[in-house]
Amino acid sequence: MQSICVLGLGYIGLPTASVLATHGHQVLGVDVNPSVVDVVNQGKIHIEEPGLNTVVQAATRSGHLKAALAPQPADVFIIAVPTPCVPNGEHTFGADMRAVRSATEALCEVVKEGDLVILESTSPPGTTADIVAATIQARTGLVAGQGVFVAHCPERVLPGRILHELIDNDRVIGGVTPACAERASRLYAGFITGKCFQTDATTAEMVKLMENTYRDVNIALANELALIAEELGFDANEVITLANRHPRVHLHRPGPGVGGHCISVDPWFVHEAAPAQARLIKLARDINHGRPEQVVETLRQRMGSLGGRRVAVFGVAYKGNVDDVRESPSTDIIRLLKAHDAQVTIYDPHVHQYEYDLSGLREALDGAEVLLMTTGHDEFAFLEPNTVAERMASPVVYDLVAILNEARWTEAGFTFWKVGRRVNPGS
Ligand code: SAJ
Repeated sequence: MQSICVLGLGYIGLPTASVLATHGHQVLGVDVNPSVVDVVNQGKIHIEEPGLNTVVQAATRSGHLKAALAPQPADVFIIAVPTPCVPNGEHTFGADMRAVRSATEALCEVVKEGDLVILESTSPPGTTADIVAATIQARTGLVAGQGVFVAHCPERVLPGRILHELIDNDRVIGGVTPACAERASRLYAGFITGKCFQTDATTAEMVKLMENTYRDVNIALANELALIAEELGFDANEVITLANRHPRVHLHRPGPGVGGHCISVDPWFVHEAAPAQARLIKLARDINHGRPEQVVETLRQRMGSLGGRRVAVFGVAYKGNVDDVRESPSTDIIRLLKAHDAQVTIYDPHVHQYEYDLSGLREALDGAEVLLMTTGHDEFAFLEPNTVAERMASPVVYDLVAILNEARWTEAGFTFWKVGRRVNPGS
């Protein structure tokens, strides 16, 4: 049993703090937001995540989890604060490390010889050594690997499955020195069933960033293939399905762009660190970032014009079956459609709060001249095309996430446009 201070009670910090508490550790969760501290101290949660309510309640009732505004002395400090992506030049972005810096400074008030400090936040290469360890040394004189142990253990969990993945996933544990990695591994080995892989801190930082960069580059390749298919007249999705029959090929899927707070963000952290070298990474980001504009331009060409036209946008979450709208390409698509003076209606059964007005299903379809499928929510696959057609002014659908059964929709009289395929003459 150790005393552990978790700094940041968000999507990663709160589940981590409560799981550690239910494993018998004495945990203090720290957050700069007083209402978060209050909610957690009442055994409640301020974020949506399956199962989290039960674990937090159990952890607080047992007395093993408490929350406060400032850190207190502990054996272990885990930093799990946000590292948002912010503009750092014309068309380039980088990491905002202010929260990591201030969390590190806050723990410097109480850290002592022999303690372990872990950074879990996704961070640019060099952060653990150059910000966390360096700040501790400057403020307290404690040197990483000697007086204090400092490591990076990036979180790699998928929202919606956090409690499972927190326990089951393998962890990469990067120490500022090998002794730091060893010390941090012992903590994780006590509560995860996945394996711990020890390495140095910068490698661990890059592992996390490259996992998501790999997906971004792969999706950019799929989006480029979609453009090639639209130019040359084949179906990009069919090419991908058949190419992926090869045991060593895993092409991703084209779509309206890349959203979420990870894949559209993490590549910038690599680019920021080495802009001259990260050319493919930057190009992939530009390709995916430019997708909404391409999509709207394709729609404009196919419809002849967009001014005054009724467009129903289905799906504003950044991906299927989630309620998260952060960095969603749908938001850019809607903004661009409105800039063309299109009359946009929006429907998303998973999202309840959004910067544009949301409509009900029927209301969104009434009088629409085209239905734009922008998010792959499961329920969209079950839409009844005949009923949809009855409400629309003209039966035209543009499936950007390849979720609809084309035969059913064309049978119902729809003009069917699909991502990565040229419009057939006459349709
Ligand atoms: N997308 C495509 N084509 C595809 C796959 C995805 O256009 O073939 C789009 C999606 O529609 C979405 C975006 O990419 O807009 C990102 O979706 P995602 O499901 O690929 O990724 P995230 O951001 O929900 O979760 C990722 C995961 N990383 C990896 O799979 C390597 C998750 O495991 C990480 O925990 C998370 O990022 C994170 O925290 O970094």
